[in-house]
Amino acid sequence: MEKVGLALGSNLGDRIDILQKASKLLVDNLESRHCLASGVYETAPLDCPPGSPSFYNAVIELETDLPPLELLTVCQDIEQRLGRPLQHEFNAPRTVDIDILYYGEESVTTDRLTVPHPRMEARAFVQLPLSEIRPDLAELDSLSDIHLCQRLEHPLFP
Ligand code: A4P
Ligand code: MG
Repeated sequence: MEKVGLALGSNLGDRIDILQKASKLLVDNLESRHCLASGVYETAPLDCPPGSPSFYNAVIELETDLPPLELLTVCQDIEQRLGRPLQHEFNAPRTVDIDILYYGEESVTTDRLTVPHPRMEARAFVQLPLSEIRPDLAELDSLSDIHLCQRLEHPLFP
């Protein structure tokens, strides 16, 4: 079993409902008995097309014995079930994006998957929720967009 960190983001549709459904589907599909869930943050879009709606972002840590590429397939299947088309424009609004932040302490570099996630470090919308559940892995110093993230009252698991 490996502990895996997953970043969830939604900026299309009923964002909280979608993040809650994605979280439950992940726990169920991975049959994970371990679950750490951050709070949900509303965050300003970063590097997105002009006029993009704000995101809801959260991070969860689960346990799985699926190998990394199979875990990615599970994440992508759930994205599609929740209305994200398979083909999409770069950083276009999405019902849900599920990114693998870390897979135990393993490094993975393939065409389909890079772990640890190469863009997780500098992003407040990842680091802030991550700091709630794995402060040992989060780096909050020198984040320029931290003031663009607002913690909401909604729980990820109602
Ligand atoms: N891929 C490679 N490594 C990974 C990984 N560790 N986890 C590949 C998940 N996927 C990984 O991703 C494109 C391809 O990356 C996949 O086919 C997979 O094989 P995608 O989810 O289909 O497309 P995307 O979301 O447009 O790209 P990506 O790479 O997830 O984008 P980013 O860089 O993560 O940025 N602003 C705010 N406030 N909140 C956000 O959540 N997200 C993005 C997406 C930009 N701005 C944002 C947010
Ligand atoms: Mg993604």
